[in-house]
Amino acid sequence: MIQSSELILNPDGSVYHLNLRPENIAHDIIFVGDQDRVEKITAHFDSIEFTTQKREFKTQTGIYKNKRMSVVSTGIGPDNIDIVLNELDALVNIDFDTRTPKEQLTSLNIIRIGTSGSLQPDISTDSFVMSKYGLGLDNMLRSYRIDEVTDTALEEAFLHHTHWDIRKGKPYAVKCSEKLEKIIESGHIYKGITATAGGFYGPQGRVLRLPIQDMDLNSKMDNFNFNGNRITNLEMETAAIYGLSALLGHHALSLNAIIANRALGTFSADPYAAVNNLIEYTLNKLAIG
Ligand code: R1P
Repeated sequence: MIQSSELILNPDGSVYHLNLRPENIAHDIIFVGDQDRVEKITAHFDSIEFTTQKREFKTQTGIYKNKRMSVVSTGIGPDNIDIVLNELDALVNIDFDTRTPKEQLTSLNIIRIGTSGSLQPDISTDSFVMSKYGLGLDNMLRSYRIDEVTDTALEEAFLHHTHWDIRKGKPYAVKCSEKLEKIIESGHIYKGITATAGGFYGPQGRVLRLPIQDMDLNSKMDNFNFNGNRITNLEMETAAIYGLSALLGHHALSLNAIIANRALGTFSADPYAAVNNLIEYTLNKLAIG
């Protein structure tokens, strides 16, 4: 039995941070970082049956073209993904009455619609990137026993290529769900490795007033190549989503609208339009998938 200090439920039976009860969520779930992006997605829905919010975690559940879906905002960073994935998994895979794992696993389909910076000059602002792999530079996942879901060859190649300082922790690599990749892919969406950082400034190589440990890391990431996969973009959630989803038995795919090109130093003229285009693209693919 899982103690009440370990799986915390609110007085109404909802899970602690997300404020959700098992019946409140669909099994197809879209993640966004920004809580204000939730309604940008559900504005396309035919109906909305449920809305809640606690802190940065806003959820809406409804119907889009006969498909029940939930949209959940995760806030920023891998630490939040730890909360969101564990609590969503608890909603479907733990019996809240007996506080024990259910015998039958329920697998969720999780798709992130995020924003990100491109590391490649040719992946311009306003384009879409699908993450074939998540490469975690953040350490969150290493609290778990991860060996069975990680790609050690990719990790070792990255360590070697970048002369990674192991005092920062060892990067981890996890592949996307091939099932979801087939549903969402098309000819005009870039695919590659998405690096996930544990912060926005120093951890992503941005220098304001503080010197950073490796000034050359972004340029070394630019020309890394693993079996034809290059590092397309840098953001703050994908690898954590892939890692926890794989460990817990869920399917996950991360899509990002490129709003900045870090290689060229440019920013999208209309990032909201870029995100809206990705939302419409993804919803249409999911509806027929
Ligand atoms: C940083 O500004 C945030 O934007 C990106 C990063 O991953 C980070 O969460 O994604 P979202 O727009 O989905 O939040």
